Amino acid sequence: MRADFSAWMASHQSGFEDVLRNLLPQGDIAPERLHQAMRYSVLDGGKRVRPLLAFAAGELSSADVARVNIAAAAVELIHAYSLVHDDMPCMDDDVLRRGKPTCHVQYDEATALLVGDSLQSLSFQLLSEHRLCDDPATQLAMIRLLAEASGSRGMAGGQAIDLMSVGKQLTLPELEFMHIHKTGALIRAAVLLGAQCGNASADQLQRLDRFGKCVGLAFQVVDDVLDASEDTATLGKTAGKDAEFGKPTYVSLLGLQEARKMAESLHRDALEALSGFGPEAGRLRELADFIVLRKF
Ligand code: GRG
Repeated sequence: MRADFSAWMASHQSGFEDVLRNLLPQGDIAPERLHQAMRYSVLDGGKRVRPLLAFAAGELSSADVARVNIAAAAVELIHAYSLVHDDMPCMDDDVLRRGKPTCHVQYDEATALLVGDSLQSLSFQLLSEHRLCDDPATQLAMIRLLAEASGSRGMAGGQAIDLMSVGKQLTLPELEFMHIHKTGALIRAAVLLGAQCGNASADQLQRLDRFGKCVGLAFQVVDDVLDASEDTATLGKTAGKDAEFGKPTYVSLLGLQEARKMAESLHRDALEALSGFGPEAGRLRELADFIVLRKF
């Protein structure tokens, strides 16, 4: 990883932490416990990959950073809600997330449910109360994009398929369908929302869409590889759960080596989708590298 990219990433991660701190309800505002649990679940953790993709796409389209901050926060709040709900006993039943006890362990199940609900509502509240771009019709389309990406035709739908697939053998196309929805949809939305805060043309958005799809799927393939090859301390979440619970993954279907090759192939496809752009897409290229080469 180039030093310049590490510095860019660190500065955005730290600036974005302040953005989230300010946007989330303070912990001393009633209902205090719910607000504290929301802050616990969102702050001080996570790689912030989706916000970073939004920032990089925003740079490409010369977007106002203050606007991208809101779009990035909306996506990250949806992501955080999905992790809180995913960790609950009715889903993955996990005790560790981002190196900390999961929300329902630290607080309780009912609170975790409400944290997820409230983060999701806050996400759409932000998108509707802040100006994201000059054209109101584009802003409405952006809100719709995130709604679709996170709902039953996107992330929640992918999660439903995931839950139904435990103990089953899926075909490669079925596995791809599940992951494109569960993980890929929100990553794709992050790229497009960041770009739409600026002046991306329809043609540019189409190429970014392709990039988002490839990098979103690559992210999940790498996640499957890491779950099978890294330890709990490195990941900050319980390692080896996919195999333990008989979950179909790229590793269970293809084996570790072929899954790694697939991630590399998706990485190439993602970079290819950016080939018509110049240096303005540099951060997106570096993020694609980071997503595929990461170790956590
Ligand atoms: C509950 C509606 C609902 C959806 C849950 C995202 C998800 C769907 C479940 C999370 C479980 C999981 C391990 C998904 C695979 C990929 C993924 C989203 C990993 C976590 O994302 P990272 O690595 O996490 O970006 P950090 O902590 O860095 O933000």
